[in-house]
Amino acid sequence: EGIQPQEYTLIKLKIIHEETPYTKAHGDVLADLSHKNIYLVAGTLRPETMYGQTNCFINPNGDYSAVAVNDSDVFICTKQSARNMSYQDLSRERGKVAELKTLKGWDILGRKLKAPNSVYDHIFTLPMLTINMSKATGVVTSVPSDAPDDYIALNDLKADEAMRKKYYITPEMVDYEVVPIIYIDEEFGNKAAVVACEKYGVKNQYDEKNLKLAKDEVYTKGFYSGKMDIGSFKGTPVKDAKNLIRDQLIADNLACTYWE
Ligand code: A2H
Repeated sequence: EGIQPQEYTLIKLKIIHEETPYTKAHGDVLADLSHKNIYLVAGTLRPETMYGQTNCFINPNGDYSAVAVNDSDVFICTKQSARNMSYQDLSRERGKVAELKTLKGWDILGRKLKAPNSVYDHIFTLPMLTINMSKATGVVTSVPSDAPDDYIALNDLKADEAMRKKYYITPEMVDYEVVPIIYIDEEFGNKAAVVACEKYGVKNQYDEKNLKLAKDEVYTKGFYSGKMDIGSFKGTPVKDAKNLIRDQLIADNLACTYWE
């Protein structure tokens, strides 16, 4: 990380309260907060890609906090990010974190979520072991069409029944198709991450070397050659649509800006 601050868009993924296979077995740490609006807040650099969300990743072994940001809304994120938010007008009192409880990633696996702009009515939280708990909120929303990390981690879960069982993930929770949202060119089409993972033979989410090759190419081409292939800015270059879509999400109270 450099000295340059990084601007993220925080996407508010609202939890739809329901029993999950995990809460059935171990109880629900969020039960007493169910009268509040509880959001998993995911830090993204690509707000224009939210149409393609198929799931949200959390680190099962990570430490998260449920924090009151006002009288009705609770954010789930890392404590460190909640501290930063409290200096960015995202808390009841400046510099104070109103922590309601601490939880493990495990406690929020397999949750049903309403994801802003996603073409899917609802999506689920899934485990991703490579999430960095020191970066942004520790919550990563997943867009497998344009993020090789997301595509390969979702594929790993689709392919690995033992892994799903371990984390109380049902087949229904991973039964989501990649959504075409950005058209790049003849080679990458409108599912750049899928094409790049095949091109570089990415084996799984731990195949760092090939993942890096796939990511470098997809991110650069997506930014400079990509055009929106969905939504109200369809046909607009990604680099122009990005801020327009972010501003719309913020105006609709579905997202906010976060710096670190
Ligand atoms: B991006 P930077 Cl479609 N650990 O959002 C690991 N990855 C994290 C994270 C964490 N704690 N917090 C955020 N991220 C991911 C969308 C996306 C992203 C697309 C394409 C590229 C892309 C959907 N996932 O990021 O290291 C989030 O994934 C390219 C870098 O702070 C976030 O944006 O620069 C990005 O990494 C932030 O990465």
